[in-house]
Amino acid sequence: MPAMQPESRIYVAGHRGLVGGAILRRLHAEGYTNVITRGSRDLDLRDQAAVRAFFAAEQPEFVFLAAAKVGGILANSTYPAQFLYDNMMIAANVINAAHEHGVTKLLNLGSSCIYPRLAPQPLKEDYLLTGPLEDTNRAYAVAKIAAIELCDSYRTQYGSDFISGMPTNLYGPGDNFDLKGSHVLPALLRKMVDAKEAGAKTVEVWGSGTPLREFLYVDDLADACVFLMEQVSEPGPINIGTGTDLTIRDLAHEIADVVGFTGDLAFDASKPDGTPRKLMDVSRLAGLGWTARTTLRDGLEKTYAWYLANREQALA
Ligand code: GFB
Repeated sequence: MPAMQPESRIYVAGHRGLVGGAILRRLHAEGYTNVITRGSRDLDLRDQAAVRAFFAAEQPEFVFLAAAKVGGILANSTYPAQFLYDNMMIAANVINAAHEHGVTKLLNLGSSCIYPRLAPQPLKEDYLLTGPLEDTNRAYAVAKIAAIELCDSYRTQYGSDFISGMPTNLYGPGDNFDLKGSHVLPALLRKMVDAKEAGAKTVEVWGSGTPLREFLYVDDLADACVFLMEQVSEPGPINIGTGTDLTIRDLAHEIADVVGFTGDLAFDASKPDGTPRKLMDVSRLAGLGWTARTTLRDGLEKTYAWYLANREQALA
């Protein structure tokens, strides 16, 4: 299993996103000098001919597939056709082109929402496809499950070294802070900063506040992605998380404490709660020698500092 060398041709698909941006920062920090990227305006990964032409021209040896159409619970439940089509096409085109052009190794990134809504907790990789999915993000989950199956099928049929990492909910520098399309953590952080600055007394929290969520700082995920690319060559999803979760209510109080918002929380029951819980069993990755390092408090403080220093970019 050839490892990445400093001069290896490494393609990071989705480098402008939360995950791709963290992977790019990590690769540059580790001295990889031949990292290839393309913005979605220059390369539409849903266009098979364009993806084939790109792989033929650039001949990447390693691929981090972090490009995806992503969003929070409201975006997923509002635009299921786009979430399913875009993510299916992106994965099919990149994984197939990686095979056609003899890519040495590809890491496909999915999400914890691939597991059944009411699977036992914590979620083990073996629970995949053992029960119905959560309605609010079923389209996205099916696309991500298909991508795992595609990687494993290329391994079975052609011996391709294509692996799949399943991160839990992610946050950190470069996140999406748009209040409609974003995930809960950046949304609440932005709402509380705005409320504090406006002297508002209340911040709206969607749903009941009772669902539990696990949050992994995105730079830890990037560290795990490089670790997987170097250390793991097995089929099937590999969970990447912290192994601990908290209620949305407790998350909101933690964010208020970091931001210094002292007002009240108003829970809007008209908004969906989504999956009651999706805590990852991270023992497989721990057994291979990797565990997350950043505590939620440290990650919140780093994300808050980044948001204040990069608000224009964060809200662009
Ligand atoms: O982060 P989130 O949008 O996605 O919602 P999921 C998590 C929980 O936070 C839900 C609540 O119970 C929301 O109702 N919440 C409270 C909020 N206030 C807010 C808010 O202001 N904004 C948002 N967005 N949520 C996603 C999937 O599910 O998990 C994605 O939709 C992906 O596809 C991601 O898989 C990892 O955690 O419910």
